[in-house]
Amino acid sequence: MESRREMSLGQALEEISAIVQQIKATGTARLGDRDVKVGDPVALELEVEVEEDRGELEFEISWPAADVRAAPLVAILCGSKSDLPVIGKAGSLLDELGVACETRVLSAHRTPRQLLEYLEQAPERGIEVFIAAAGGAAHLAGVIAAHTTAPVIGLPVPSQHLNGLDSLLSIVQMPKGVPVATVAIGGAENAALLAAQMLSLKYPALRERLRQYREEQAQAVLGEAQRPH
Ligand code: RP5
Repeated sequence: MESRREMSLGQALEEISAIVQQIKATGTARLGDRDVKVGDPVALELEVEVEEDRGELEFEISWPAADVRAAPLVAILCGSKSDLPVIGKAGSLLDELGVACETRVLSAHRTPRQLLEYLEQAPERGIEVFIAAAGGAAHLAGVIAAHTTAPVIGLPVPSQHLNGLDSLLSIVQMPKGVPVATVAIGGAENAALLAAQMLSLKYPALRERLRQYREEQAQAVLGEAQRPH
């Protein structure tokens, strides 16, 4: 869409500000061929050219890097491919909330070197919160927490022999000084919500989405209760 009208610079800035307010209120903007939520990370590179041509002020703002940099804020790590069905629910809920995340299978025991390499690169890649899911002798969350000061959420995976009690105790009983925020056995949704709540301290749009999520949850419960049994 192109629009060209003559106005003062002050009016032009007010129009730009109104457009920005509208994007904030609706929660999404169209960038290229994608709808982007206001909480999504983007790479912003502004080029501003101002020149005066025969009394007419040319004010041109272009957005050359308007493509979304789907930089994940949350890393969901799990110790084995067999954990993927459990952590899938965390990824889906983060997607629903508009929080970019990535999933990796990396084991504290079976791939220790690759895990450390990943953790070393995570800060520069923009990872702000870790969710670590593992079962049995579940040391993944603890090892991650030992190597970062970013928040680590431990997700105990139900195990074959002890139904996840082993996973829960391995994750929750961290030594003083290296905390892991542990959710319930199989509590993938709460792991995702907790990660989103941590990020919402920094991303206000996410706060609003979490408020809506709680509201919809309450409505669903009330609707359920009123249905005849
Ligand atoms: C842990 O051992 C994994 O997190 C998984 O929950 C458990 C069993 O792994 P597999 O034997 O299924 O690969 O490291």
